[in-house]
Parts: sequence; structure tokens; C-alpha cells
Amino acid sequence: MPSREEILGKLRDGIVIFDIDGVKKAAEEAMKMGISPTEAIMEGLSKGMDIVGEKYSRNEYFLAELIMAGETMKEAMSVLKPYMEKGDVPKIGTVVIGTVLGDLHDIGKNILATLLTAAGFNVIDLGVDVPPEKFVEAVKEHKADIVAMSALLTTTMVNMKGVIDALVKEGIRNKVRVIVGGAPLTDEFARQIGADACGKDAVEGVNICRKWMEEKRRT
Ligand code: B12
Repeated sequence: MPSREEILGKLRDGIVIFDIDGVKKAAEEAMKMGISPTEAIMEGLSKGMDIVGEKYSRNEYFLAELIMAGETMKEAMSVLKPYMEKGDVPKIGTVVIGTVLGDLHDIGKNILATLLTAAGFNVIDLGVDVPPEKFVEAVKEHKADIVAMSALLTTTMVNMKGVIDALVKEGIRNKVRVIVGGAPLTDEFARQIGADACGKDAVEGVNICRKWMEEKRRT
């Protein structure tokens, strides 16, 4: 029987070498061993994506490798997802989530959406390259409690402000909490654009959203 560290290592390294079959097998093994899906993602798969990013920065990997790593991550997530989504748990709140205009990175956003669903949120996922008006429409239609935005590019993170401005313009900014996240973001940036919080990773994001819903219930 492999150790917990070995399995997490297989998940990490499988992403780095785009071994779809290997990571899927390791993900199944992790679940059988009682490793939590969150741990498998955060301590295994995400660590692999970090290494891929570093290799890209050093010109050891190129766009094709980023795409293959992204695909490998998606396949691994498809094995873990059924272990996370609890069927008929009463929903604790509604989150509208999306990657902002111009940005196609969705792996981190998908992890957050999956963890939020597992935590009991009703998650409305708008996908990638989402313009401000789509966020606004979805908030109104689903009476959302929270808007969660992701951006991975320094050139697209500025588009988060466009969404907040659109919420203000529609007079609904005070009805929702806004959380932002993604590798280039900082608390300082979140404050500047008028967001309520910046989550450094998906786990922190879920904890912040949970805390907000508890506060809402108490008032
Ligand atoms: C995979 C990848 C891609 C894939 C994306 C596939 C997909 N389906 O998402 C593809 C090949 C499409 C891609 C394309 C590009 N990419 Co790219 N990509 C990456 C890479 C290697 C990994 C990103 C990733 O998925 N990480 C793993 C996830 C789990 O991490 P994450 O997204 O950061 O999310 C975590 C947290 O940030 C947080 N989080 C994320 N969102 C949110 C939201 C909220 C609300 C909260 C609370 C938390 C949260 O939680 C997550 C989990 O804990 C990064 C390098 C890196 N290390 O980040 C480069 C990177 C982001 N890409 C980069 C670039 C330059 C590009 C391209 C411009 C390349 C090109 N020349 O065309 C294009 C842009 C396309 C576009 N318009 O979006 C640069 C960005 C530089 C910059 N500072 O702007 C990076 C940093 C690479 C580098 N080192 O230069 N890319």
C-alpha cells in the first residue's frame, strides 16, 4: 500500500508530465485511502500546476504544455468531483462565479466552484471570459448572495473593477458580497477595486464565503 505522501506525489508529478491515466488512477487510490478530495487537489494536483507554471516561466515548457497540463488537471478533477458533491443538502447561499472578461484560465475557478458546492452552496458558474453584464444578470436572476471572480492575468484582473462598477450602476452592489482571487491578486488590489475580500486559495475562499453566510444569518 503506497503512503499518503507517495499518492500526493503521484498526483503532483502526473500533472507535470501530463499522465492522464496515471493521475486518474492516483486520484482513485487517494479516495480509497481516505485522503480528502480537497487535500488531493490542494496538496497534489495544484502543486503540480505550480511546477508547470515555473517551467513555463523558465522557458522549459510552452503553450502546448500548459494546455496539456490543464487537460490532465480537468481529467483528475472529474474523478474527484463525485466524492465532493453532496446531493440534497439544504443550500447555505448562492454564489455567482466566473473568470473575468478576456481571461480563459478556469482551473482555479473550477476548484473553487467544486469546493463551494461541496460546502453546500448553490453555485452558478458563468464560465470564462465573462463580461460584466453577465455577472449582473446572473446576480439578479438567482438572487445571489456572493459574486466570486477569478483572474490569472495581470492584463485581465483590472476587468474585475468593471464588474463591481456594473453592480454599483445597477444599484445592487450592497446586496452582494464580492470575493476575488487568482495568482496575481493581492488584498491591496481587492481593496482598491472595491471588492470585499481576496482569497489566496480556494480553501480560504470557501471559508470567507461561509463566514459571510453565517454573518448574514445572524443579522
Ligand atoms: C494552465 C495555464 C494556462 C492554460 C489554462 C487552461 C485552463 N483551462 O485554465 C492555457 C494554456 C489556456 C493558458 C493560456 C495563457 N496563459 Co496561462 N497559465 C497556466 C498556468 C501554468 C497554470 C494556471 C493554473 O491553472 N494554476 C492552477 C490553479 C489551481 O491555480 P490558480 O488558477 O492560481 O487558482 C488557485 C488560486 O489562485 C485561487 N483562485 C483562483 N481563482 C480564484 C477566485 C476566487 C474568488 C478565489 C477566492 C480564489 C481563486 O484558488 C485556486 C486554487 O487554490 C499559469 C502559471 C501559474 N503557476 O499560475 C499560467 C499563467 C497564468 N499564464 C500566463 C500567460 C501569459 C498565458 C497566455 C497569455 C499565454 C499566451 N502567450 O497565449 C494565455 C492567455 C489566455 C487567456 N486569454 O486567458 C502567465 C500570466 C502572466 C501574467 N502575470 O499575466 C502565467 C502566470 C504563466 C507565467 N509564469 O508566465 N494558460
